[in-house]
Formats: sequence, structure tokens, C-alpha cells
Amino acid sequence: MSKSERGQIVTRKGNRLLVQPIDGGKWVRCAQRKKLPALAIGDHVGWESTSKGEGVITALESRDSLLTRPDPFNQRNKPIAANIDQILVVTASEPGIDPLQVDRILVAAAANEISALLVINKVDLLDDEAKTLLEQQLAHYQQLPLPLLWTSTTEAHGLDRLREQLQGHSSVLVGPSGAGKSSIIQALLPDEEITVGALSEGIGQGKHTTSASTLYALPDGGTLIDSPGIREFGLWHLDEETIRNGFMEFDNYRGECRFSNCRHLSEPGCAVNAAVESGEISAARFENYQLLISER
Ligand SMILES: Nc1nc2c(ncn2[C@@H]2O[C@H](COP(=O)(O)OP(=O)(O)OP(=O)(O)O)[C@@H](O)[C@H]2O)c(=O)[nH]1
Ligand SMILES: [Mg+2]
Ligand SMILES: [Zn+2]
Repeated sequence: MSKSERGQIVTRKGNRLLVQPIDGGKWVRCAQRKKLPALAIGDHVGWESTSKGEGVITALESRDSLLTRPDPFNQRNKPIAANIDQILVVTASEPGIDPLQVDRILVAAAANEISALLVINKVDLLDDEAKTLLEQQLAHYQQLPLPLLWTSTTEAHGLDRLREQLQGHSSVLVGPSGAGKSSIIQALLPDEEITVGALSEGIGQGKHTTSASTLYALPDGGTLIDSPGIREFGLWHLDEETIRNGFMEFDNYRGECRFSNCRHLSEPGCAVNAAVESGEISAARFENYQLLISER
């Protein structure tokens, strides 16, 4: 019988998982034992080699975190990535920034106790006027304890700060198709061969270039997972309290509402409502909060 080794799942190919052996060396194509639960990119596993240089995953090590989102087709949770401590929400003026989708991802991050960063890519496409306008639209994110980075992969802008934020962390890039997630990874890892979408095709048409999440090791330590573009990030698997906790600016008003179980919707004496009225809490964020609660 072959000896069990340790490794990390880096990507999926057909019905096989590719495992990076912990001692280094090439990725190994692995099947998985049936008794194991659904495995995710980033999972640490035990595996054994089988014939023809392939392997079988025999054990799943305990996870530090698991980011999931509900699959609209079968009502089950789809794992996005395991053992990550940071989510980079990547958006760009092309194909467009959707604040509601950003807020959905921020709620999912908070629900999993994973920190989040906001990356606005393709700043090279913005003239001064457009950049100022976008800064105004995103001003309320600057008030949150949430790093906001402006990047361009074509002009190598903001990449040093991004590298600093990634170093030593296990991060995943999440965002709509065409925002430039794979391009960012390519810019950080020029030696890898990463497929990015062609400019002429797809953008705005919901075409996905990346079809399988893949984990990459960063030269200065840390890992980065590229994920396929998302169109809808459902949160109906989360309870109301969890959604509320995803709006971190509400924390400043904890205990100040008249009712201790205040839902911050339209209760009398609600401190959050008052803060929205006075402009201390962004009306746009509060609207998204109401929407996320109502769609449950
Ligand atoms: N102008 C400009 N274009 C960029 C930038 N970054 C990426 N692009 C272009 O945007 C398109 C989409 O880039 P991808 O990296 O494939 O986007 P993605 O987010 O990985 O998309 P999916 O894999 O479908 O989720 C490509 O044509 C890139 O060349 C940038 O900083 N500026
Ligand atoms: Mg991609
Ligand atoms: Zn309240």
C-alpha cells in the first residue's frame, strides 16, 4: 500500500482534482474517496499515489474557513474556496460596478469571518472627470474599515500596494466576469500562463473566461485563488442577523436603538435609521441592506 502524503487542492479538471504535494513537485491528478464531502480549491488533503502517476484523495484536513454561495439551480451551497482569510472584491467601470453585488459579497465575507478588500481595476480607462465621479460614488466605502485599491493591469498601476496586501495571506479574487481578476493574477505572476478574456469579445455579454477556480502561490509568500466571474451572489442561505452583521457601520450604534432586538427597518427610536437620516450612514448602503433583508 502506498504511503499517504499531504497536499493542497489547486484546481479542478474534468472530474479530477489537481493536488499540489506539500513537499513541492508537480500537480497530481486525483480522484477522491466517496466517503469524503465535496472538496474545495484550497483544501488541505491527504492523498496516496495510484498507478500512472495519478492519485486518490483519502482525507480532508480541518478547514480554517469555507466560502460558499448557494447554487440557484439545486438549492445547495457551492464551495468557492477553502482556507482563505481575505476576499478581494474586484470590479471595474468596464463591465460596470454594481454596488449591490459588492455589498452582497461583503456580507458573505463577514458571515465567514473573512476580511475583504475592494479593488477597482481598469483605472486606465478613466479620465480625471470619470475618476472623480467614481470616487464620489464609492466615497461611502472609504468610511468603512475596508481597504480600497485602484489598479490597472495594463499600466501596472497599484500593483505594489496590492502585493503588500496579499503577502502572507490566503486570498481569493471574486467579482463579475470581465473585471480583470485573471489579468491581475497574470500581472502579479508573469511566469504563469493564465487565460484572460479578449477585449473584443464577451464584455457585458456575460461571457466567462475563467471556468475553474485555481490557486497560485505568490513569490513572497501567500496564495491567491482566481475564480470564475459571478453574475449573482445569493445570500438567501444567511439569516437576518448575519446579513445585519455584514453592514459593519451599524456596529457604531449597537445598543442605541429603543428596542434591543431592533431590525433597523422602520422601528421607532432606531439609531441606525437616525444615522441614515443625518447622513452618518450612507443611504445607498442602507437601501441595499433593506433590499437584502426583503429578498429573504
Ligand atoms: N483597460 C484595461 N483592461 C483590462 C485591465 N485588466 C484587464 N483588462 C481586460 O479586461 C478583459 C477581461 O479580463 P479578465 O482578466 O479575463 O477578466 P476576469 O475577471 O478574469 O473574467 P472571468 O474570468 O470571465 O471572470 C480582458 O480583455 C483584459 O485584457 C486593465 O487594468 N485595464
Ligand atoms: Mg478570469
Ligand atoms: Zn435599530
